[in-house]
Amino acid sequence: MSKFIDLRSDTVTKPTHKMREAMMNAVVGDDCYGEDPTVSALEELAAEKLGKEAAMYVPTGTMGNTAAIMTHVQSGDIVIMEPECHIYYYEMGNVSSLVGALPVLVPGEGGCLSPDLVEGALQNTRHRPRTALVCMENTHNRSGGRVVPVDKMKEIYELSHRFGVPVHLDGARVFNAAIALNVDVKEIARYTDSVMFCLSKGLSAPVGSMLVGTADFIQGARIARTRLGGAMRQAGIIAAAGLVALQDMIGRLKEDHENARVLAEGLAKIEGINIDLEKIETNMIIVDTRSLGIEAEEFARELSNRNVRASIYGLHTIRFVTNKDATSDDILLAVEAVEDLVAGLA
Ligand code: TLP
Repeated sequence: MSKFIDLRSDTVTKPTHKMREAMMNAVVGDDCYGEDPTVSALEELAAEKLGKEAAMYVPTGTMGNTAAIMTHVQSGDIVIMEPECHIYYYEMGNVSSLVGALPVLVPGEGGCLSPDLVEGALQNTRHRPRTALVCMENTHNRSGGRVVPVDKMKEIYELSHRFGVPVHLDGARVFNAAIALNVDVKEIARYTDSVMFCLSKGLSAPVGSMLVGTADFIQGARIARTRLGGAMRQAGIIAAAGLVALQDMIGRLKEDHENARVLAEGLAKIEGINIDLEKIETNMIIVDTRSLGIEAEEFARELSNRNVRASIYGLHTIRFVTNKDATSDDILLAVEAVEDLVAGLA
């Protein structure tokens, strides 16, 4: 059987040979006693890269976001976020069910929260619950990997701080954002109080995400992680791959962005597919299948029959995500597969 070109997500990436070697040779200990040197090294490196005081290793991005919210917020508090953000859209209602907080949704544009609307939401009166956190996402997944510029991050951060409210960033793909913006990731992290970022997406580690912030915040977050069942023992085995991801794999994200551009340009040439190329900023492309007269499910199935996989993102939306395991030749083959699929619809 020929190999699938898997463009469903960058989460599908397999660990590199160097990661597997690092895992095999990892020096480990019980991290719940703070005795796993590999986990500690990863946490130190993550904090240093993001320009924050401390970091904590977590199994998943979802747990990192939930632990962050749990640490910033108390039950009954308001958390401001945008309705398409991963925390609200995909994380199984954790903000309400696990933290007991109230998400207040503020519409955004291309992943950017609108300062006017956030300011409106921040205006507390004595009769409303306390607003305890503003959440942002960069890059923004459901808008197709759009980047929130640093000045927008700064605006929301300064506004929130004027109201005494901290900002958490879901930065699952914050290194993609930094590369697209051509800034050091610290410039983005600077306008946040905490950041979660993933090692397991374009950076290709098999497992793991990091939560970074002040030393005090991370101390609190360790309690939240235990509550969530995420305190691990000889986690250095997996953290070793995370270290390789942070040391070696950031620069390669540029290739994913280049491949996304080639893919978007190829798809945009196909009759019936409309893509705004200016909105392709990182490694994602969202295609609307309505103009092809089919639903996303059929599109994905037909594409899969042609050995290419993409994600169903809505009734009429398909997402392609370029990643390490799809080469530039694979991208050309993926364009051909979509051409063939569309020709078959005519
Ligand atoms: N996103 C996954 C799916 O859940 C949609 C993907 O394929 O893109 N924040 C953002 C912005 C994310 O995109 C994701 C994963 C997470 C958090 C959660 O990370 P994990 O899967 O490690 O819990």
